[in-house]
Amino acid sequence: MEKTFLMVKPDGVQRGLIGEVICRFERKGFKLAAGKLMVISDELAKKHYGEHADKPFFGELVDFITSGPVFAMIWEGEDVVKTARHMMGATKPSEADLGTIRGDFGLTVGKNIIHGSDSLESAEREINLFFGESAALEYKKSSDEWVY
Ligand code: 3AN
Repeated sequence: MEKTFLMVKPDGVQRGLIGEVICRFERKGFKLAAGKLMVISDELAKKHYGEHADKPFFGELVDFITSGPVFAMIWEGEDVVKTARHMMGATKPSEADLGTIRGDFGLTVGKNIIHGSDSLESAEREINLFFGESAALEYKKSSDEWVY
């Protein structure tokens, strides 16, 4: 089954939104396969945001994501990568639809509550970066048969 990497960023953790984020993905019907509260090292942050290395906001981005605990997760389900991006909303909270996580809780483009992989390739890369290859827990959920 398809997997994605999602992370409640330091602003989301400080604002007490871990539960809210988990709740939305659980209610949607996706399955939590791994989760951990952690502080990201400078090295991991630079690898994770490598594609933005030449952007003017790169330093700010790395400083922010390493500034406090994040809650990193692996979620599983059909089309979860694309659907999670819809549930997160646009990068700029001012452009994110109401009903999305960023539309409902985000205020600025830097502090926009949640990160989610934007493709199958980045999902695989980010899951490996944060959890390693064998971190996703395989288990049966009694609701599985009602969802798929
Ligand atoms: P997304 O998280 O929606 O995939 P990306 O990949 O374009 O967005 O950007 C990664 C992160 O960089 C965003 N989550 C956002 O916090 C930050 N970011 C993007 N654009 C800016 C900007 N102009 N100024 C500051 N931070 C930015």
